[in-house]
Amino acid sequence: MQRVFSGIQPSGTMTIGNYLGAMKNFVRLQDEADCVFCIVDLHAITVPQDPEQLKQNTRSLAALYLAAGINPDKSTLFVQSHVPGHAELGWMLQCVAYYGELGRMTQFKDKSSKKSVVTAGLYTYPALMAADILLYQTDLVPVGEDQKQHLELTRNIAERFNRQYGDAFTIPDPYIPKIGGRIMSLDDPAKKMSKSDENINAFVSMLDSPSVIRKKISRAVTDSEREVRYDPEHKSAISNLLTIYSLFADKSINDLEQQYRGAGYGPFKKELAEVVVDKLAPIQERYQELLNSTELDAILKLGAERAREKSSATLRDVKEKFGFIL
Ligand code: ATP
Ligand code: LTN
Repeated sequence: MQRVFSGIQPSGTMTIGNYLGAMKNFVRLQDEADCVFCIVDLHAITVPQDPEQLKQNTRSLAALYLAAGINPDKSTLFVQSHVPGHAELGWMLQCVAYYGELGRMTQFKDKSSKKSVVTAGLYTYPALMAADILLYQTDLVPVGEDQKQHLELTRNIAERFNRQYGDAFTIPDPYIPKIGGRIMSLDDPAKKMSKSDENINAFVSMLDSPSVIRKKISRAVTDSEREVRYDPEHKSAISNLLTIYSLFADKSINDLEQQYRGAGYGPFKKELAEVVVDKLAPIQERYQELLNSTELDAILKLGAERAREKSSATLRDVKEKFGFIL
């Protein structure tokens, strides 16, 4: 059975970009693979976090994973900081990764350029991500398009370690959806939708109320034409909305183009908002039940135990290969 690993940061409320680009695939993969899913709180603190808010975001993300369909009987769901092996291997892989290659990561360049204070952790972030993945002998990593470069780096780090110290790691492959791998901002179709965007109208969060969803979609940037046509190069905003519509409604983009031929953007946006509202409603309902239950904490505790078990042999092997006294 293949091993799948992925993580999401508790850095805000999950957006429909995170859902369509990553989590929808997590849910699908748990029926065919041995899946390990993580709430990567150690990654979240690479930028300042309010402690109370981080705690809330972590529980909220756990509840969202479950509400979106992650079944704790099939998958291992846990919080990164509950399994010390991540920080341990993360450090060791900082000593395998090169300074230069970390500096070439576009996510670092992008995030650091917007900040007045840049932590060392933001720079070494990809070595921790490599540790997350490599600890579990992962075959497949379902992620959005933006993580492709980090996955390449993970593969390079793993190959380098295996060559220098002897085989310890499986070389993982990225698993990126062809459609939905990069959902764009509603406010600026040249930017990816991001849960930490300071403009809340740039994203639809998984927990937005129906009225907020309707408002955000009706305000979404379009273009000066009125034709609902998929053309990412020339009509990036409409193409993004078509992608979201297609994935939530399970209809092909072609069918949607036919459906809205000559209709203009108004009805298209209105009906798209209803599709999103309808799809999120059952997830939001289940989310509320879970958030107020003790079930959630028990699931995370069990998940951490299982994750420790699944990762302990690899961690030990790597320490031995480095020459640490065990
Ligand atoms: P942040 O804004 O804090 O950087 P983020 O919204 O980019 O967060 P992450 O927690 O970093 O989200 O990513 C979780 C998963 O969602 C990753 O697999 C990532 O590739 C995917 N993802 C993030 N944004 C998008 C997007 N706009 N479209 C598709 N997938 C996305
Ligand atoms: N870097 C990712 C989050 C992340 C991750 C991982 C994804 C941390 N560790 C391991 C997949 C596998 C991000 O910023 N989206």
